[in-house]
Order: sequence, then C-alpha cells, then structure tokens
Amino acid sequence: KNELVTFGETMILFEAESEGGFRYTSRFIKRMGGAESNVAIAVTKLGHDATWMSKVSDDELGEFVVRELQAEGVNTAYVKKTTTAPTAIYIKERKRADQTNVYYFRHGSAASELTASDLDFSVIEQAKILHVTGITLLLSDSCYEAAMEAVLFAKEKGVFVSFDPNLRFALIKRVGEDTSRERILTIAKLADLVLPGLDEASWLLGEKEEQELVQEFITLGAGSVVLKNNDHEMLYATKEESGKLSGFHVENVADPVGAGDGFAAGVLVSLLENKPLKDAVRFGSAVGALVVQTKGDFEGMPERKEVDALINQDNKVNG
Ligand code: KDG
Repeated sequence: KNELVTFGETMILFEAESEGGFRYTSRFIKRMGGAESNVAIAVTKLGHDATWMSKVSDDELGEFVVRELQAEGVNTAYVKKTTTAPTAIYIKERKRADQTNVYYFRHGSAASELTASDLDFSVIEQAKILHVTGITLLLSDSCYEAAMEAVLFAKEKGVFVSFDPNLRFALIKRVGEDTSRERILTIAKLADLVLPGLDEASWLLGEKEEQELVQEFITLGAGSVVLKNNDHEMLYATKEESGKLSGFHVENVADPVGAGDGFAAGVLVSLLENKPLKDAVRFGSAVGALVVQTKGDFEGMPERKEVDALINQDNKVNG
C-alpha cells in the first residue's frame, strides 16, 4: 500500500552547533535533509504510507540516508545505489538567531544522475498522490525528464499530482532563470495542487496581487493552489472555491527549514483523508508551525496528536 510516492535528492546535512559564521564554527551535527524525503517522513509520522525513490552513493553516506528514512518508516525499497557519484552534502550555518544560511555540495551527485528508468512506475500507478518539487526539476536534465515522465504518467493513471516549486536559487543560477522558470511552470500547469510561497509565485508569474497570482495558476491549468504569503496567511483556491486562512503564530523559531515540507505533508495527509481543502490548509499550517520549533529539517515533523493539540488549543483561544 503506497498512499504517497515522491522522489528527489536527500543530502547529508552538517549543521553548525553554535551561532556565528562558518569560519568561527568548529562543531557540526550530522543530520539529513531533502524536501521530498522530509514530506515522506512527515506523511509517515502522521499515520500514512509514503515511498521515497532516489539514487544514493553505494557507501556509508548513502547507507546513512536510507537508514534514517527507514527508521522513520518511509518505504525505501526502490532506492537505487551508484558507485560513481557521491551523496550530496550541505552545510547549515546559523549566522545569527534569525538568519540561517545553507551551502550546497550537490553538483554531480548520485541523485542528480537519476533518470526515468530509475523510477518504478508501477509504484506511482498504485499511489494516491505523487509529490514532486521544483528542486528535482533543476538538479539535471535527466531529473527534469524523469519528473516530467512521472507526472504525465501519474495524470494518465488518475494519480493526484502535488507540486511544491521550492525555488533554490543556487540551482536556478546554474540552470539559468528562463529554463528554470519554464520547467517549473510546465509542471505547475499539470499539477492537481501547487504549493508556492508568495515570493516564489511572484518570481514565476511576475509581481502581482497575491489573489491574482493564485488565480493565474488556476487559469494556467493547476487543479488547486495554496499560496503562503509573508504574513503567515494561506490563500487557497480551486476552480470552484477560494479563501484565505491565518496560520499559527510561533514564538520561538528554532529552525525554519522544513516548514514548507511539513505544511505540504499536512495538506496532503488531509486530502488522503478526503478532507475539504480549507481544513487541509489549516491542518498543514499547524504541522508547519510545529516543525520550526525543533532543529533539523525533518526531526520536528509532528505526530498527529501534537497537531490535534495545537489546533484544539487554538480553537479554544479563539473561543
Ligand atoms: O525544504 C527543506 C529542504 O530544502 C532541505 O531539507 C534541503 O532539499 C533541500 C534543499 O534543496 O535545500
């Protein structure tokens, strides 16, 4: 049983143990991060099945990634291994309390060698949701082609396609702005759900009112859109309905990375449970609010009881 299937790159993460620039930091914590695997972990922790496909190096580093995901309950049965390319690495610097910087070492990585033939299409066919992010589209030409094939196949088979643009400017720089925008919009138009941030939507479609940006995704062909703006609000729309919700307020952000993936997972889990989009957005926003209160990209992904507690507490505050 595979409810959600996703694929992409997961990197080894070295996270600075203390605040300050990299040059002044001597101790790092070994962790792991990857937008798609973060979603898979969150979905699993919220009680559903998730499969993550990828390619990792056939060594200790690749083994670490697979082992972590297995420990979280994610299905890694279809992960491929290679002896000719490394598992990517990234470093997270906490420059100041409110400024996190990342440095990537991912060019030529194992995951960027992924091709359509590395994906198991029968797993996609059996899934309810295929989740893709814009990161994969920019890792390499073969990754883009693989994603394109997977999305077209999913659509043909009636599998719900979810897409988070997840713009990464380090990758955009390498691929080129026009090609990046074109690739991301091509998939966004095909998706049943697109989950952009306001800045991402503006980069893709031009500076416009947030409401207009949401509608433009629908006009272009997306089935539904949830846009997160910079005031902790979420605008959602389908062809039939639209609305806006406020997110949960978080006092202490321990680590902002992973919030978007938690949000996506919360929305997708709710859709798996046939909840209306509005409820899905609220649930996703509670997941996102919990994620940022813990260090690490995925370690803060909450269990359902924690999400329910936050939502119930908020309902009480609001009377
Ligand atoms: O969404 C969080 C991810 O971005 C992070 O875990 C690492 O995949 C990653 C990336 O490209 O930054």
